[in-house]
Amino acid sequence: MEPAELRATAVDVLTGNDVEGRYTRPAAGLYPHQWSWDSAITAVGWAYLDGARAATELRSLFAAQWTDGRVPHIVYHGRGGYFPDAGRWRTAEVPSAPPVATSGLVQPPVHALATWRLWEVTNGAFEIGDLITALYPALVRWHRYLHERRDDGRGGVVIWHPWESGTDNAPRWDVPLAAIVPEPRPVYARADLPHVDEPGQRPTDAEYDRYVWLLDRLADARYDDRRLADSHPFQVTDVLSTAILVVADGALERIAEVAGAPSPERDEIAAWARRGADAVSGARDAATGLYLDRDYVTGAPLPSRTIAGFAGLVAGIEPQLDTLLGPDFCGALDLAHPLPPTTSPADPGFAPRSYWRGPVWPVTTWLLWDALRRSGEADVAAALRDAQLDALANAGMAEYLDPFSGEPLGASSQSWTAAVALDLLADHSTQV
Ligand code: 9WN
Repeated sequence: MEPAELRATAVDVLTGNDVEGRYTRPAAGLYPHQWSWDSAITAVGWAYLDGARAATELRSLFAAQWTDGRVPHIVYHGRGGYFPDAGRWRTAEVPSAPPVATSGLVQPPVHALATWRLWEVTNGAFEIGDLITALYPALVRWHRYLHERRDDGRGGVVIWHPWESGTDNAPRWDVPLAAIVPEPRPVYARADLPHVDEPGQRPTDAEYDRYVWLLDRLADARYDDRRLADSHPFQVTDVLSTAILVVADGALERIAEVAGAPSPERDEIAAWARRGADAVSGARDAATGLYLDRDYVTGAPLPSRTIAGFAGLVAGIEPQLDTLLGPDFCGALDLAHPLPPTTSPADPGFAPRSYWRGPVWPVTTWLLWDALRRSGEADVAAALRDAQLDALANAGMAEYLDPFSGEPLGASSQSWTAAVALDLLADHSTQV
């Protein structure tokens, strides 16, 4: 596929997944509602087509923000078509939840980063200036929620559920999930499997039992973070979310300037970013050069080798080039393209076709590409960009790809894949 055709395909996917100009579902069938980090990244794609539409994407997501500041991981538009359905979360019983139906979890805080990218892509156009002014206080409340309610005591972001990491069944969570006994076994029916070609591309039933059991415990606790900190059985410092929050805090500082925020608030944001960066620095594993999650319940670092290990690169602490380009990631044997698999083939939990356990996810390549550019590593960033565009030219706008064959896996028309394709293509066209 030539760049023009690839762009046209990406545009078709975004417009095909657009719902009434209000929000973008991640994929028809598999994900029919609005997801938090998908929406933010998808807005970056919309920015290339229609700045006002990009702004609407973020506004519609933040319209469902809870009064405690959290941005829910799913905003339900209509109630059905997905499991867990809206009612499973029991948010109507929670005082800080909004009147619309949402989940009670969060996802990685890419929103300020995406908002700033909108500003850059649209060259600070009028409507984006308005968006920034309108969204800034909501973004501050969101970051404050994470820094105050989810801080592990060292500046790291604690998550209550693997879905909060966005990398749901990555081997990152195998150890803490194995300690959970989902009794009594929750009663539910999965809705995801008919939407993929083979069940192995999705998490297992054993993983789903734990996801649903944890969800039910969170709903029992009314998502009260203080209560959860005392007793919830899954509490992990997520090093990638921590790193994303560091760079998002940086973006929020720039947004604060555009919005004309008072300087004490700007100082507060800068202090958040420093504290988060210290937390990421402290998570470095000298043996592998990767940054590790930590089980907050046992205190133990979680040694899996996954894309989250590049938290140092994402947070702007060190480029991690040897590890990224070495034999455990982009330089692994027999890869279809020199792109980082989400889990290293050297990790015992690696499975090339299973969700976050090995496939290449265009969205994580995009995160690393963006971080490399910010770190001044233009050549490596360009190589990653070109490899990802080649891979998409063969596979289309798939949710994820088999790292060895390059075959498309999961949903075939995924919104954020299309969005990152547009962002990568725009960079490509300015370079060639
Ligand atoms: C659960 C929508 C979401 C992404 C996540 C991805 C997947 C949901 C699921 O799809 O998660 O939230 O049903 O598997 O893991 O990152 O936001 O694309």
